[in-house]
Amino acid sequence: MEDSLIFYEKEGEPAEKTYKILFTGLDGAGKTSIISALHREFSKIALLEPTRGAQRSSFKLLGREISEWDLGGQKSYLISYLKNPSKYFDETEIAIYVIDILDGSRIKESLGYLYDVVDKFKELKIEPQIVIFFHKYDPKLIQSVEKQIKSEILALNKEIIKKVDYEKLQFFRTSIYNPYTIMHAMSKILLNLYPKSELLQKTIDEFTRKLDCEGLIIADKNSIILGSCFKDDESKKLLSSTIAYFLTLNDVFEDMGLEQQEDQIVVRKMGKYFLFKPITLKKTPLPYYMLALKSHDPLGLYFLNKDFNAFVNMFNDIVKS
Ligand SMILES: Nc1nc2c(ncn2[C@@H]2O[C@H](COP(=O)(O)OP(=O)(O)O)[C@@H](O)[C@H]2O)c(=O)[nH]1
Ligand SMILES: [Mg+2]
Repeated sequence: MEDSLIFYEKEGEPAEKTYKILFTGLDGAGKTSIISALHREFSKIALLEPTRGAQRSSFKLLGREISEWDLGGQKSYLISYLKNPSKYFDETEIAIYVIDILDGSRIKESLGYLYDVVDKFKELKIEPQIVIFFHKYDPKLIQSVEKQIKSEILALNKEIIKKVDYEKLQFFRTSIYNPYTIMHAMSKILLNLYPKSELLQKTIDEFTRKLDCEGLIIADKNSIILGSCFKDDESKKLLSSTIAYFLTLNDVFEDMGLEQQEDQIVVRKMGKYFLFKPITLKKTPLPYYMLALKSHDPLGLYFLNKDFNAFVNMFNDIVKS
């Protein structure tokens, strides 16, 4: 997978230094599925082979190597990696620990491994960001047992914070059945490392108002959300539930060779317009994408507006500066 420009490493940095994003947790927690969801290879999720045991390097995202590493099963795994920890942990910038919240019988085991991993970081005197995914937080499930599952997660969350005395700790609830949860989590994590993200967000807020949109999301090809602005919960729901599918539809058009620079995808639903459009910056290899929601719009002609061009220019300046 190609990088998006804003994450290109600065010139002069040693090229061989690859930062790692480590996905870890018990086998069956959902690591491979999450990585595939980022690829937008949803159709393949059902066919996944189990990747038990060995660490497997999966793909590169934004100049970072993503690898997956199963814990659990036999203690022998634990022994082998704890004996040679630097092999697994060196250059780890972010460690994502995936907990399957649907498998109550293994939660204890999972927490045990989490604490081992954190101890190891401390011992090695490295301080990657540690991110906990409370995974399999499925939309259907939330509908049926929302209160119970929320309080269980909250209790887990508290327990982890109490036990893991670690500053760079973050929590997300994710599900492959709501791809936005994964996009959102990965974006938050990666944008933490991107100094210009705040300025970008401010620009997006301003532009959303100027264009009189109900909401707006800017994403890149890797499903990373660079910024978003929503007028209310409804617009947030409408845009966040659909962005992954607009990107996928765009992939399909691209694969058929139908994607053209000036094109946009317009969907009218409930009297509102969803407008999806690539944003091509000067000298950037890959476009970014905008998904906007408007309550009235002359057939997407809005994007020909000078405000839109002004935004593209500003966006361009921020990314290039
Ligand atoms: N309900 C539900 N099942 C999931 C989710 N993510 C993964 N799974 C399932 O969990 C199983 C294990 O997933 P896998 O990605 O192979 O786990 P890994 O061993 O951690 O790589 C598979 O059957 C997946 O389909 C999710 O968000 N919700
Ligand atoms: Mg796996």
